[in-house]
Amino acid sequence: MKIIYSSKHKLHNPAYEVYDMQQAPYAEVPERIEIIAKKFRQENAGEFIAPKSFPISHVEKVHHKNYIEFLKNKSKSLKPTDNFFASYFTTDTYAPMTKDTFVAAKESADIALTGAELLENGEKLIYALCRPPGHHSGAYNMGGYCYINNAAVAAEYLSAKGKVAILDIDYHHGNGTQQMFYDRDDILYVSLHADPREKYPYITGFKEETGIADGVGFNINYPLPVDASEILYKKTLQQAIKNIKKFNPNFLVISAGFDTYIKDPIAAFKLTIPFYKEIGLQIASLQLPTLVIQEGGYFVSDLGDIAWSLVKGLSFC
Ligand code: OKP
Ligand code: ZN
Repeated sequence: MKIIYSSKHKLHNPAYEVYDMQQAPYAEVPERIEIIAKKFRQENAGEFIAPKSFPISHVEKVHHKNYIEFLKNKSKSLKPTDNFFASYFTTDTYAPMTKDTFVAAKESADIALTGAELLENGEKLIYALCRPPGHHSGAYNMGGYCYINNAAVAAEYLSAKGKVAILDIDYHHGNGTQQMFYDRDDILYVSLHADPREKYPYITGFKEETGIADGVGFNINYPLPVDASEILYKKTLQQAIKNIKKFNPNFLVISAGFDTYIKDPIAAFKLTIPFYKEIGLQIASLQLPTLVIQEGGYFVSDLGDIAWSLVKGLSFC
């Protein structure tokens, strides 16, 4: 396994989010990535590689240029202490901008692209330590701690070389990723997540959303009860894996969120640390070149152990 990492994510460290019309502590903290990186180093999980800088055109294949320019110019214009909430180009109050938000988000996308390029060159398993995360960011919006959709940028890059399946195992539906590829038959989006009637992002993630035009049948949502058990999760993942196999992709991108963990402070699934190895084993059974993209997960002290458990399963191919 190769691990793509940069310390630049630390530059993006918003002071607060707004929840229920009040300032609340920002859950998406820099320690999230540091604790996973530390565990990977301790376990000698693989070689650490710094990201290459890719042209912004790769990002602008899935995001509108106007949105990216706004993100870049507005970030740069902020004062070091600003915690700015956009009134457009955003879906919610969970993605404040700071002076270095664009710098960190671009670096996060470069981490994903560096991983995609290595996969293209024959590497079998890459872990991209992306932060900020990406799956709620759509063509022209930030939202839910996300600014640039790293998984989508990587999938778009890989789609030039073959068919791509995206498996999103974050607790929340990846509304941004779904939107970007909703009319495409060369990129399959499959997601397991909490019922959107009760949980963020509320308006997408229903099973009736199967794609439009050429994309019909290439978007598969598995909404689950907000407090889903390991047994139900395992059964549902088996269905998801079966559908990915049927699609017969050349590459697999995993949107890996660890907010499905039993102790997660903002979620309620019941998954335990050893269960992530089971998830990894099921994914590994596909025997595909696999790019893991870090998404959510907010019980910070256990994120390293969760990631390592997943990797132990993934490496078993
Ligand atoms: C981002 B990712 C709790 C409300 C926070 C926003 C959830 C964003 C999740 N204070 N709701 O998918 O992990
Ligand atoms: Zn999430």
